[in-house]
Amino acid sequence: MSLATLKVAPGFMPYMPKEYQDLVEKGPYGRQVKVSELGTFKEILEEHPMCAGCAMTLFIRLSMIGFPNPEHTIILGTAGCGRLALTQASIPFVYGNYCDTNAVASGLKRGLEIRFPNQKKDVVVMAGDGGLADIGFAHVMHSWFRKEKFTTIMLDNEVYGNTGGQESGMTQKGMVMKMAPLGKRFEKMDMLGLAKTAGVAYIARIAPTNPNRVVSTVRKAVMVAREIGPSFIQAYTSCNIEYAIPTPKVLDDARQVEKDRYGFLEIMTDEAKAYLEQIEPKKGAKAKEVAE
Ligand SMILES: Cc1ncc(C[n+]2csc(CCOP(=O)(O)OP(=O)(O)O)c2C)c(N)n1
Ligand code: SF4
Repeated sequence: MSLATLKVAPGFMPYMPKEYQDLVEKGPYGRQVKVSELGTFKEILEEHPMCAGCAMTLFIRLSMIGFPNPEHTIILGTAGCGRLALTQASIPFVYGNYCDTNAVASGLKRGLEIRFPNQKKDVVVMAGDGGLADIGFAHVMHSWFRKEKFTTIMLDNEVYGNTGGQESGMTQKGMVMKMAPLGKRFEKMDMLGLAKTAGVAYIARIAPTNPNRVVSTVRKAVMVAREIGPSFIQAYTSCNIEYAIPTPKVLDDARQVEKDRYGFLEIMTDEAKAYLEQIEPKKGAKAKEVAE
């Protein structure tokens, strides 16, 4: 959605809701907003019906600040908690069936390249660990092997949150969930390793403890997908309901989990690294591959 699409005829503007006027006049379109500017511009996502304190919402909100060109971005989502917020944002949202997000995103991205040869359109899949690592696993892997040029962001709350607490492939071994009373019997899936094997150009693991880092990571992932090849972010976005994390402790939990087992990690191909250094010399130089 470009700003031109968002604007109404000047005569109508005074009759539009204040929220809408603010979005047109003070939205983040056509410029790169920063975390430090939060509160001074109209965000793409403000109201949503997700649980109070849900870290997933925080991550989504920051991701939208990171999108390099929100007016030319389309989000692909599906059933799961994240879509409750994603559908409230001022960014076109395509609701894929539960599992086919990456197949739909592949077709959409290819179609957009044909339809808009002179305007880059960014396609971003944002869905839960159940939607991407379990039921949508095959589509995710094939989009990666085929080098489809879009970003996949896994909102990894390590559970099926929206349906009340079933274990997912991304749940840790041994976890007992409301609807998995025997405890998880196998290890958390290594989606980062699988992404690397499939040749994903930029891969990151992140927890939402550092807003600037979330923003820059999302930006890098989208830019790499735009020019080089698929990108993948695995984001720890705790479910405070299913994991019984008191709302005021949500960020403490994220910091602890980050320290214990979810440290920031970037893996990228040489081509992606060279490209990032070219577009953001200082930041690109800092971005190093942390793990094999
Ligand atoms: C094909 C299909 N199977 C199952 C469902 C039911 N369903 C809706 S949301 C959901 C779980 C969502 O878990 P996850 O993807 O991890 O996202 P979260 O809600 O945890 O953010 C399931 C199983 C569905 N909508 N479609
Ligand atoms: S159920 Fe969990 S993941 Fe879903 S909105 Fe609530 S806290 Fe967030």
